[in-house]
Amino acid sequence: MEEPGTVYFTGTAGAGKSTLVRAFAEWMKNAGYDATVVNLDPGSETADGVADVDIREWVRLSDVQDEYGLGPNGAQVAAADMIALKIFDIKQAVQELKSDYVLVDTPGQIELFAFREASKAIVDALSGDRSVLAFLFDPALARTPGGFVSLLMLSATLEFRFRLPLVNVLAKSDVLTPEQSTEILAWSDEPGRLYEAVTRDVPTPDVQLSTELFRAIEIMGPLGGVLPTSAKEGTGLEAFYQSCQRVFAGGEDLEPSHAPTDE
Ligand SMILES: Nc1nc2c(ncn2[C@@H]2O[C@H](COP(=O)(O)OP(=O)(O)O)[C@@H](O)[C@H]2O)c(=O)[nH]1
Ligand SMILES: [Mg+2]
Repeated sequence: MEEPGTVYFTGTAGAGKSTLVRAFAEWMKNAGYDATVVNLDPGSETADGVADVDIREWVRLSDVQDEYGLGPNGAQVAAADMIALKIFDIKQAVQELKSDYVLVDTPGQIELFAFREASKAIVDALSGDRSVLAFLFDPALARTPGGFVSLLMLSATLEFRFRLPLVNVLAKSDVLTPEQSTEILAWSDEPGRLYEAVTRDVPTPDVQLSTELFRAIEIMGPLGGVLPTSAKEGTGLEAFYQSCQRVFAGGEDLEPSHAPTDE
């Protein structure tokens, strides 16, 4: 059997990861694709009835808090490391379901996923050759040029960290006006437009910083576009599926766009 295609949903807290996983799983089911949903968020309150394989079966945030007398932040960090010890149980549970696709919801706070060694181990263990990171842009941030640049940097950080191909997604696009959406898409398609937007505002130190970051982004290479989706309205899901498919099929996105090849 061919290896499943694995999609990791990443993004800042509240960007819409869990909601998009749910909507995308539903879309896949209706389209006749067979997908396993994995919840890697030990503090999730929304994975019930959605996740086929749920980390909370092994590690639950509230239990970690009680058992070790930790506050919510300490418990998050402890739980993130405990998850890594259960990774082979998770992997086995996923493999037993023999699905064509695996959709992985990641912890609410991105730093727990992006910056803990444990997450790197988890992703390395779960990922086959057909894996992709979906990075969700929260429109609350993405709609300002500075916020958009910051999200691009974060997206690039994930790509560097996990060495997997990455698809940038504009989540909750339904909350944006058509004009805002068009502008954001223009920034992602044409770096020149982004530069213009970043430098248009009054030159405060913030703009100076954004401008410098922009130069770094320009040097890193093509942005690859940001795909608008709305879990609420069910839009952009087919296009997102096709983007993932292109990566799995070994298209132009197979190598991380900003990183040199391994050899
Ligand atoms: N309008 C709108 N709201 C959304 C959408 N997706 C998620 N949300 C809301 O955004 C908030 C955070 O979503 P959640 O999926 O929990 O974010 P996560 O922390 O990234 O997993 C919730 O209140 C959701 O109802 C969407 O497509 N449209
Ligand atoms: Mg979530």
